[in-house]
Amino acid sequence: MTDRIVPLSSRPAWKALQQRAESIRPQQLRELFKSDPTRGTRFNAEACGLFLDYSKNRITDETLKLLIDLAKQSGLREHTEAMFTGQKINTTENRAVLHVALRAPKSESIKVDGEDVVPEVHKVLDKMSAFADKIRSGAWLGYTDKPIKNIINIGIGGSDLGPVMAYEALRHYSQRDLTFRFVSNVDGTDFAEATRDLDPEETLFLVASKTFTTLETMTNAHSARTWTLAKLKQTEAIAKHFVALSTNTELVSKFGIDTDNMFGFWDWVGGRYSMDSAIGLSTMIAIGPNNFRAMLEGFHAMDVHFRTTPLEQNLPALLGLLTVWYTDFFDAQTVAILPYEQYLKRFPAYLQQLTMESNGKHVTLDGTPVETQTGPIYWGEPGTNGQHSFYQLIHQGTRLIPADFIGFYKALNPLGRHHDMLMANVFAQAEALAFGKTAEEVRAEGVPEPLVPHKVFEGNRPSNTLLAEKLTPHTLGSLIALYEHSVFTQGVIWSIDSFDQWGVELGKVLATKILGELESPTEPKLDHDTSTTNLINLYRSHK
Ligand code: G6Q
Repeated sequence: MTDRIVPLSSRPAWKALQQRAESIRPQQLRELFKSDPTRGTRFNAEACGLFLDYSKNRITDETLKLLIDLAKQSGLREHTEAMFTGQKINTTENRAVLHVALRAPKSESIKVDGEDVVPEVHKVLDKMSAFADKIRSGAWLGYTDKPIKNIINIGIGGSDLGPVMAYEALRHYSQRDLTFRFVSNVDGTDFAEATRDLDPEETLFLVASKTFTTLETMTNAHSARTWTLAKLKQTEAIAKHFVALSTNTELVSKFGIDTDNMFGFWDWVGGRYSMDSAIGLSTMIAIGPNNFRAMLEGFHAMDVHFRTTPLEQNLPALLGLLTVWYTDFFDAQTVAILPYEQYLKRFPAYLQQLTMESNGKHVTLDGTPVETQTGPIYWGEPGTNGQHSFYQLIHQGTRLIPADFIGFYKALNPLGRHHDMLMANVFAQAEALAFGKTAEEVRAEGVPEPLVPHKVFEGNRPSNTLLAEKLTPHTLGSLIALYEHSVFTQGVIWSIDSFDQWGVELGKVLATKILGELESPTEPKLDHDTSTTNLINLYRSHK
């Protein structure tokens, strides 16, 4: 499938990093800061309105240099060019990976199989804009001539997490007389709760599915059809209340959706990289076409930065390399994403799919087992809530958990002292994690001796701090692209395919088989292991 790749352990920078890690592990951030007064202002980088302070990482100038050498020896630049020029870098699916084309300006030309895809991208964007404007202005009428008030996106995975995250993140900019809901789970409760207080005459469903075959989405879409027709009776009503966001024209039309109301995209857009394609129609209806385009500009600015800026100042490359550093040399299992911005409450969940589906891989591109750990577990909650929950383990537990803090200079909803308090916590948490509190400092506070060990903070817990002016559509675009390209950087170092997801297939196949067994009117002949057989029998006897 792919030419044999140079094993990670044979790359000179990797060997050098292994040696350096030995001597860096015992070093304290306290000492590193003391010995270099410029560290806090030097280990910074800025791009697209995002300021990254990575000084509170367990690295030296030499580590950084070696990590950058590693990126070069792993061909990060060449792989980046291959992605941006439409080469089929998703080798196991023989596909180009061109989410960067979704935000390319009209003047650019990006070819896949000899054909420029940029004009098509803009055609769809224009069609989406016209449609979004009609919904927002009330010009689009439902079957009974009432304007649409409720928009429900039906999709799952990449066709849900991005739209939900972006709607929540940009709610401040949304048209408030429209209601947005998102149905993803095949659990009927999701659909029932999303629709229970809505009137089908005023409701529009966006069926978001790249393939238009996904079990959960198609089941929910059919339930939505039934729910709509229960009130509107006539099947012609479907055309007024359903649109499709998909690549599959044939199945969309079979479902009864007018293909004029279909917003297309292409096989070179991966599900988890699709929120800025037609899959983002709910976002565009919520915030309007101009804001959506501002978000695309934010994405594009980060794309240009990633492609052209030297690695020493390259935000996604730095973030990705630091993640590799902790994953492979410090045995870190996870990365905590800690946004201090309530509107980013779904951002950690979104990043979970982006990062874990992309880099949770056990073989390299040539099919040989990886030599090291790959994608870490991403997780998180918005600040300050997490501080009253899981931060204890980050501060005093036995695991090393690198964290990304995300904060903004300005609040979108200024309210008394709230924002200063919020941001004081960002800086305080990163400071406490890095520098901790020694036994001497604890004793100096008059703490009784038996309590001293409990009150000691070891410190030396690494973190990045990302700051921006305020959360705007443009900033959100840049922030997402930052993580997309950080994931890409990690994948290049590990020589894995960050764009396939074969690991989700087995469960799907087994579920289809088991569904038949659960619904079989006669006793099914089960050939599972004894545990699964027992569970199926229990369910059948109780349902
Ligand atoms: C993402 C994955 C996956 C996908 C969903 C939905 O990268 O491929 O999460 O987005 O399975 O797929 P459809 O959009 O085809 O319904």
